[in-house]
Amino acid sequence: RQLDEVCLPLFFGWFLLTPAQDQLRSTGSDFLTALDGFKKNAVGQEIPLEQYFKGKRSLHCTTKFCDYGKAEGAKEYAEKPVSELYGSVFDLAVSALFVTPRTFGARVSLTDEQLVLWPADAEKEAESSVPGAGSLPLGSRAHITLGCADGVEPVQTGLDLLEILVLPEVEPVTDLELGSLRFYGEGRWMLELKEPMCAAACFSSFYK
Ligand code: ACK
Repeated sequence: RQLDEVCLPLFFGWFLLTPAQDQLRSTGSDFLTALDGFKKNAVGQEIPLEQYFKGKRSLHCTTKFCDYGKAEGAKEYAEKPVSELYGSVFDLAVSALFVTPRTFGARVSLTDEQLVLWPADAEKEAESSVPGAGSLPLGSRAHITLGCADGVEPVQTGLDLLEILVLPEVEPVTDLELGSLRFYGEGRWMLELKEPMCAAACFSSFYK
């Protein structure tokens, strides 16, 4: 293999700085507690949501999953503007939190400046798993995985977000302190934050 292939990371993304990680984890935990309080067995499980979702990794918003160069388009992605913006810090806007029976995540609303780092095919690539996803606006899949149910891979978080976004908009079921809560059936909930959270994050990459 060529050196540049060997050097491609597992994935590129925005890695939240420690204060932003702490703040998002804390807001996420408040949300799970509030949801448990509003609806018992919200995702169809007896145990508290905080125990149901496992997540200890550092928080990030994946832009491109490269699989060390094996993923389609990985090499092309690593060119400009990615190489130029590598190491820069951005303010990400966390606009919503969501849970499903599989995953717990935060929705990230990307600015035009941030969208230049977003792969053009990220939503289309999900079309086979989530019909309709390919027609959603660029950046719809942008998320931060906060936790997964036992045996669920984190790639599922972005797919669960898309699955909610392709559904018709519904009215909120209640207003919680953090924002309005919507229910999309089959254990899927989304809380739109009253105040989007600003999370400082460094654009970088991850190698295992
Ligand atoms: O939570 P995530 O965005 O979902 O962060 C992890 C990261 O890459 C390392 O596993 C994401 N990921 C895994 N496989 C894929 C894939 N096929 N497409 C997009 N993202 C992926 C995972």
